Amino acid sequence: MSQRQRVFSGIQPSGQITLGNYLGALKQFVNLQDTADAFYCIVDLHAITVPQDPTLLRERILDLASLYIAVGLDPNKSTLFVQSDVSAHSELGWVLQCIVHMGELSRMTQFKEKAEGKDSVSVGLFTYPALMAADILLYQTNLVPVGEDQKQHLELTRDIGERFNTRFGSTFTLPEVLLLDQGARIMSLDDPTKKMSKSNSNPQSRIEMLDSPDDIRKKMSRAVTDSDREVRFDPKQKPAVSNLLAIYSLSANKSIQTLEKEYQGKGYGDFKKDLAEVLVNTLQPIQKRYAEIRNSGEIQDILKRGANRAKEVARPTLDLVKQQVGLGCTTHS
Ligand code: AQP
Repeated sequence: MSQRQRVFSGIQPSGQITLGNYLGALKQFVNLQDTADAFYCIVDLHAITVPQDPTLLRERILDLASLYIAVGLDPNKSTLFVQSDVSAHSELGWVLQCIVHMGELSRMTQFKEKAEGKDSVSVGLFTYPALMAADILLYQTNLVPVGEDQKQHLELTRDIGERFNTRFGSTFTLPEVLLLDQGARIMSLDDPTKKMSKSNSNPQSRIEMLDSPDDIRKKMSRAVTDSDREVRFDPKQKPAVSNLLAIYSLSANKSIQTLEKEYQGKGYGDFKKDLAEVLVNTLQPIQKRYAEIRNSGEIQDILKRGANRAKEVARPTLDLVKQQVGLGCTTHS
């Protein structure tokens, strides 16, 4: 019998989850849970690499866990847990900080983007990819479903894992990134050169999973389009409309070609109005389930069970790492 593939991924509780997070990551999470041994984490230690309000952070952890379940993740199929509840992440994160090079971290585009224009940034923001590598390598992960923005971090994770294996002996499985053909990079509604992001200071730039129907309609009507009136997929010449077409296609399960035909000669007004309704219809059932789960009082128990399973799987890897590196004196035989 072939062993199931191990899948790991996570999302930061750093704001309201966006349609970009959903189409790029969460939908893939759900698709994989039937066939893989999937671990889906709420990466709160990553969230604190930029300042967070403590009360809000704790609420957002529970919000995100409720959303995981509302979009279709089943805690009986997938292991759902909070990163800081499994201390092995921080422990391995430190070891891997001692493996990764400053030059490698300096080349990470996410760090450059997040640090840009700031007077000071935390060391944690700089070393974030080492912790992310620990998250993944700890579970001997085969596949990591993420959006395209995380591809560079994934490549670094493989480099770190390979370096460790070469230096200390075979320890980690080297993971593959799982990217969607479409949806891997959903762009901002106000600027199609930037990815849609939950921490963008302009709320008009994104659709949030919990946006009301009115907000969705307003945001769609204000979404930027391109100069002519043609609904055509051409990311180079028409980045704004191409982004909206990708969102429409993924949300309505219709091909881009079908949509181009449907909107031939109709202009942007009808197209954006219809897209808003597609999004309202997609998000409303998720929002209904979300409200039920968030108010049920069951989330903490689900996360506790998830953390216990994650600890069991993480522990042997951490013990092996300590043994290979020569750390401690109580864990090895
Ligand atoms: N615009 C996007 N299109 C497709 N996928 C996306 N992801 C994020 N934005 C898009 C994917 O969502 C997962 C979770 O991301 P994260 O919370 O770890 O942080 P991020 O990638 O930095 O996402 P955000 O929304 O931009 O968060 P903030 O603003 O807090 O940094 C990842 O798989 C990511 O690829």
